[in-house]
Amino acid sequence: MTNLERIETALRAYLSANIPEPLCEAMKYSLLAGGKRLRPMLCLSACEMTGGSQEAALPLACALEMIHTYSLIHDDLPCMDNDDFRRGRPSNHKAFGEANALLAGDGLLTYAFEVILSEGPKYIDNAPRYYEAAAQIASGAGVKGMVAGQWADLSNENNASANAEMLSYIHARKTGALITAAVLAGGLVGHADAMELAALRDFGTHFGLLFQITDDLLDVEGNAEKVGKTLGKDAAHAKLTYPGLYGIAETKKMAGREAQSAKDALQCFGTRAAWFLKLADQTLLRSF
Ligand code: GRG
Repeated sequence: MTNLERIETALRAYLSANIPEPLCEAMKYSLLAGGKRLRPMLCLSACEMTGGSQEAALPLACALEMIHTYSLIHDDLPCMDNDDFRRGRPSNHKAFGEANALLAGDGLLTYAFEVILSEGPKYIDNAPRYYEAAAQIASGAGVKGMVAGQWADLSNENNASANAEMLSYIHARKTGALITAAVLAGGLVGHADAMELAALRDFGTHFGLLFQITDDLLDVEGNAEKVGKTLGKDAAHAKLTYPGLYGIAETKKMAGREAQSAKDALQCFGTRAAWFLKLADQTLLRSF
């Protein structure tokens, strides 16, 4: 089985648990709608690269995707980005109504930590590192990470004096923090030593920025059908973005530099980093 197949199978299995049907349907609608599975793939691949067992990383990987999906459902709500289209289909609140979408998001967020904690005792031989990985995920998702980034993003819409420093703050947290947590969690349940964990963190920081910069570029230049969401929204919401602040040509140069820095960060892994190096190159060229 490939890592992607492992993730898809495990996500389906977790959602076949005893969850009340109408709520479960709303959770499945978004979770099983075929995202790129970037964060769980980063987690499993970091675990693999550092010689860990895929088994221990899989619940963490699935939890990351649940958290990411919750954030997309909530981000699309009318009180946030008010988007009707996600992962190539009507967004969750368009299909199930706002209250159900809110609860489906809450359900995915809470279930992520239920999965982590209930699977944890199986990895008791490595308990401190498993729980450190869980803490990294909580921190990346929460008020020091993604939630803080989303808050700052929404607070700075239409803020004409917002600057590059604020843009870095937003992107590092809204997108970068969960991506960094994903690679760190993989390395922690793998056998990464302190130097390798630092390298993974460095990769996460640069790759997260690269991913967000290319997301900003897709919002300006992408094909909505391929990307699977409404485009042109950043400008419509007067959001602080890289193309908005630096222009498209300079933004593309910045993306190239971030891709190179992300790859450089993993030098200590040699050829074991091949999957990550390819991912950085593909992300630079991505069209979805
Ligand atoms: C609601 C707390 C809270 C946070 C929302 C994720 C997010 C924060 C907002 C979504 C808007 C956005 C453009 C975020 C930055 C880039 C990003 C995370 C894009 C979506 O992730 P992908 O491309 O999506 O990995 P798929 O569908 O492939 O999983």
